[in-house]
Amino acid sequence: MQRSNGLLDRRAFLVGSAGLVSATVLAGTQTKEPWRSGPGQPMSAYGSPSPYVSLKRLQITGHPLAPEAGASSTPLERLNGTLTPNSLHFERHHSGIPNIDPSRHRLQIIGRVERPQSFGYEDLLRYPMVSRILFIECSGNSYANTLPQALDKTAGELNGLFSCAEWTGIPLRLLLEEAGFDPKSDWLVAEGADAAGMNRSLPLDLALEDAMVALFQNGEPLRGEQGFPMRLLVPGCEGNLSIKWLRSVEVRKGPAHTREETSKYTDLFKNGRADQFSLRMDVKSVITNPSGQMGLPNHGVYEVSGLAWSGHGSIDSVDVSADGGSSWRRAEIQSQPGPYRPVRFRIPWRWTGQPAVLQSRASDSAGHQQPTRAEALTNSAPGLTYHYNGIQSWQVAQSGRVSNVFL
Ligand SMILES: Nc1nc2c(c(=O)[nH]1)N[C@H]1C(S)=C(S)[C@@H](COP(=O)(O)O)O[C@H]1N2
Ligand SMILES: [Mo]
Repeated sequence: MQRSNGLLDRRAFLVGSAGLVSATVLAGTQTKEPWRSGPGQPMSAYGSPSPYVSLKRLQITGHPLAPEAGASSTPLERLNGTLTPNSLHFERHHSGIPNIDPSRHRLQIIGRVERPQSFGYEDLLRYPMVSRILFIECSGNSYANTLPQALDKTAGELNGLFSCAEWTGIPLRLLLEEAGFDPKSDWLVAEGADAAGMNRSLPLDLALEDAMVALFQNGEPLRGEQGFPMRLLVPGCEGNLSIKWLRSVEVRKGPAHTREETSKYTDLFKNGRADQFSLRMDVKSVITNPSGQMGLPNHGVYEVSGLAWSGHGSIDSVDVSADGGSSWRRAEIQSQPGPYRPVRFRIPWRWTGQPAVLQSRASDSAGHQQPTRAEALTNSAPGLTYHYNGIQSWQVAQSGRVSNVFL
């Protein structure tokens, strides 16, 4: 136990849990709480959280000249499990949320096709669909951790341009086949119906293998923020490829080198070279509990838990350290793993009151292991880092205060 710095076997929690968390001994006489003495609220048409629960998207940043262009993050530290409620899915829009009337919206399949197509929303609802639990992560996620100084922020503020939902939609392959795409083509360009007309190129192979036109998010029609009435979803790839408010897909030869893939979303290296079309998101994990700005109330056993995901496949394992990476212990993956599907990991930890640094390190089915911060930054040019996936470190001070730290 010394070597693992307080990280315990899962069974230790289950077998020896008596008294680990202080529970009030049942009193002899209990007064009747007010909610037990009469009927409660009636039904409602659309539910909302308990009045005792206040959940908010974080870091809502707009541009001073265009407040509708910006981002908001998911409060990862306030959630558990793996799914993000629709109201808290992170948002990133370049020119606000278009107010699209689905009866007037069309999705066109054009370019190198035998039969150009134009689908209405109602048409698409009749196609066979698939449902998949997938993450979306902005390639700028965790950017703050590439800066020279560690910012004292929460897990969601630092890493919450990441969310997960069960997406339901039509495999893009089906629509491309209906249009009779020219098999000698090798790229697509997808474009959105927002004022930005955001467009991105994606390799045809990738689209045929996995992409979908999503219509539902956690069971309900897409939220406006997420692309209502339809969005492209390219599993495992940077969020930017998943064009929202999708209005056209052009089949072509070669990429289009759009603004998004030239001025932005390229990875610049120290040697002056840049990677374009680095589409997949790398293996990553974040401890969400305990995490930045929390306070541990007393010494004792805590469940360390968090999220892990990879754009190269599924999560194989997650190790946790309580001593800044000197020793590691395997955490339990306590949810169903799958390709591009985040997992929830958990491990009990006894905090003795000494300063500690909590870290998690994920490995994926493609054999990649999450790098340390230093390793992740070795080759990238300062100030221009997309796809940052370095290990997140949380320092626990003697006072119990948890904060972001760079080792
Ligand atoms: N049409 C359109 N699609 C878009 C964007 C946009 O501004 N316009 N933003 C992209 C970016 S940068 C990301 S990270 C994801 C975010 O998806 P979300 O807002 O549903 O979380 O959408 C992508 N698709
Ligand atoms: Mo993004």
